[in-house]
Amino acid sequence: TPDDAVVLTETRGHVGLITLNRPKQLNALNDALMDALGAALKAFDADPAIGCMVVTGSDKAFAAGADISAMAKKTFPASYTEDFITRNWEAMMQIRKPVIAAVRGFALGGGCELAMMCDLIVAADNAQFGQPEIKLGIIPGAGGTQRLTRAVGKAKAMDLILTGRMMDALEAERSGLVARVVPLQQTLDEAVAMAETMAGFSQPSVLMAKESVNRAFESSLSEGLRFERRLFQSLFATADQKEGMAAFLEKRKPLFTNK
Ligand code: CO8
Repeated sequence: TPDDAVVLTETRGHVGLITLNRPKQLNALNDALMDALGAALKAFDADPAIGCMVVTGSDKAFAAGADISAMAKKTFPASYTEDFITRNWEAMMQIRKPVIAAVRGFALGGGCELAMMCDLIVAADNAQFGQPEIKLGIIPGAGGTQRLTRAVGKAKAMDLILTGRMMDALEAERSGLVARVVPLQQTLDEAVAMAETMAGFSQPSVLMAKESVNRAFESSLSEGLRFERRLFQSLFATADQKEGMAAFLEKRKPLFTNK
């Protein structure tokens, strides 16, 4: 991708790395950026050489939210007609391989929502999360009231969404929003290493594990358990299950073929 593209892509081993690249605007999310992000995720998802994706920003900002200058004059009819903001955000939901958000600096508004749409968040020690929409006379519109509440519970979600304050990396980890906190300079490497670990396993099992965890947010416990059990049983139809267990018993490394 050219250096001035709003989204940069590269591969590191079996990991697809996507860097949001509007650093002067703190990676404010406009349509061009969200379209490019969706396209990059879809391309990596379809690429058999890639097992996992990492989405990141700059040291200063993962993303400081929706682009306020692009939103300032928006009207209700336009917003409703184009179904703002589903247009280019739905793509995220269709991705089947794991997506890790490596969050450095600000993840605010739509930026926090974007991080929460990823499968897990690795945060730098300088990360700041928040849903400051209330300060602009609006509310979160890309899942903030729903995903933040599921992640951190009602008390903290209400606190953050109604005051617009920021939460630092340690509070975010304590609250269950982020999986790991890492020193700033190591954040991206740690996220890529984590992604490479996931990419090294049998792909059907990785996709099913992700699908099954996500199912927990869409179903009752008994339906979720049934869903998990069916997927679990189906994996005994794969060659990789035979290989993984044989390798363990023979005290060697498994050679997965995604079959
Ligand atoms: N939109 C547009 N431009 C932005 C945004 C933004 N969200 N955030 C920062 N910028 C720009 C600034 O205007 C500034 O531009 P310039 O240099 O031309 O003046 C540049 O980025 C650098 O920013 P600051 O000078 O403000 O940097 P500071 O370090 O002083 O402050 C902050 C950093 C605290 C992050 C501050 O920039 C800030 O508060 N930004 C706005 C955060 C915010 O309110 N985000 C929520 C936006 S609303 C939203 O996301 C709704 C979601 C709806 C669904 C998603 C749809 C896509």
